[in-house]
Amino acid sequence: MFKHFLLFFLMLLNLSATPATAATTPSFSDYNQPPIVHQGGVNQNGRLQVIGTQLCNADGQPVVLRGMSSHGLQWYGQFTSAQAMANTAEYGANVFRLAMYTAEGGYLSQPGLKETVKNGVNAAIQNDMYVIIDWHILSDGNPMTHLEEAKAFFKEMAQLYKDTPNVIYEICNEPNNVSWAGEVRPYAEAVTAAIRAEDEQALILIGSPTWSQDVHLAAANPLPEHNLMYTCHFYAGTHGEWLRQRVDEALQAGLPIFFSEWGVSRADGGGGVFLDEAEKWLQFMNQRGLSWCGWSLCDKNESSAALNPGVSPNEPWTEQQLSEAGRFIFSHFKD
Ligand code: DCB
Repeated sequence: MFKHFLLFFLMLLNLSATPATAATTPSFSDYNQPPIVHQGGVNQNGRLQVIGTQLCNADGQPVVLRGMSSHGLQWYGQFTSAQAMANTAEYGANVFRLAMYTAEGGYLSQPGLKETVKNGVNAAIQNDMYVIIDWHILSDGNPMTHLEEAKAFFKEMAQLYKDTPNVIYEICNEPNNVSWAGEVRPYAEAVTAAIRAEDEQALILIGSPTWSQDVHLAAANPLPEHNLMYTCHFYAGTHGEWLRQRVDEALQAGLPIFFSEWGVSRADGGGGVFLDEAEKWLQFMNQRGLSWCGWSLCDKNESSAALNPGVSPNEPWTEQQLSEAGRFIFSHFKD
């Protein structure tokens, strides 16, 4: 009798095992077979478009962008030179992100940084790269605080670049201490409308609360527009499996995700390098055909920086001039 009961119990276990595994395997793509992606530059891929959750080229074929983010332009703008970008392109990068801080001595107190952005866009064009214009809110965690400045800035950029397929807009780097429904989403609606009034098509990247980790909130209540993606940011020494799960759930819910900033360090930009965890993240992004920018292309003495202190932005770089972070990130552009 007991034997039968045990057998029955084992059968139940076995039966329930199949659907449980199936449920954890997302149906929108087979992660054992990463999507076939295009990695070329703007000449090859043209205007970007979002189809489902996948970033695609002008022909509707999946495309992956990988490259570096600058550090704050007010401190390390010199590393947005055409030569610095070419040095990353040589390793396979096809995107560059211009992190224009708004606070901390950034654009709001130094409007001249707009010229650094324009020069950076030109440098990216010279290198056939996509380029992200990033409204880098950070200590100013609520994007609504400077809504009018943001609308004016992006309107001007969109007027300038509406015929330039290289340009991508990231409208709020990392909101924090705010809500999605109350502040970030209304902000995104307003700034997206300002861009769309000039440019119907450009790719727009939108952050979320808690330093762009709350993609679940965006997934539950996304904007109705086309060609939008939502950013997720992670630091390998701080963010792990729980955030990858959250991203998978958001993707399953249909939210297109772009990793516009990640680092091998802790979330403060220092604290060492965490390459094992970073490998997990890279594999995760690869298997899902997700695009990314590494933080950051500068020579600051911190473990997230890709260059050793003193490296020139105006010369080709040897392998020895890259930091541990730099060697690691650069080696993954062509994964
Ligand atoms: C983000 C920011 C970025 C910041 C990096 C690393 O912030 F988008 O601006 O960069 O991640 O912290 C750092 C630089 C430092 C600089 C500092 C302040 O590497 O050299 O001194 O900015 O300008 C994050 C990301 C995640 C979290 C917190 C922050 N988090 N944060 O999960 O808690 O507070 O800066």
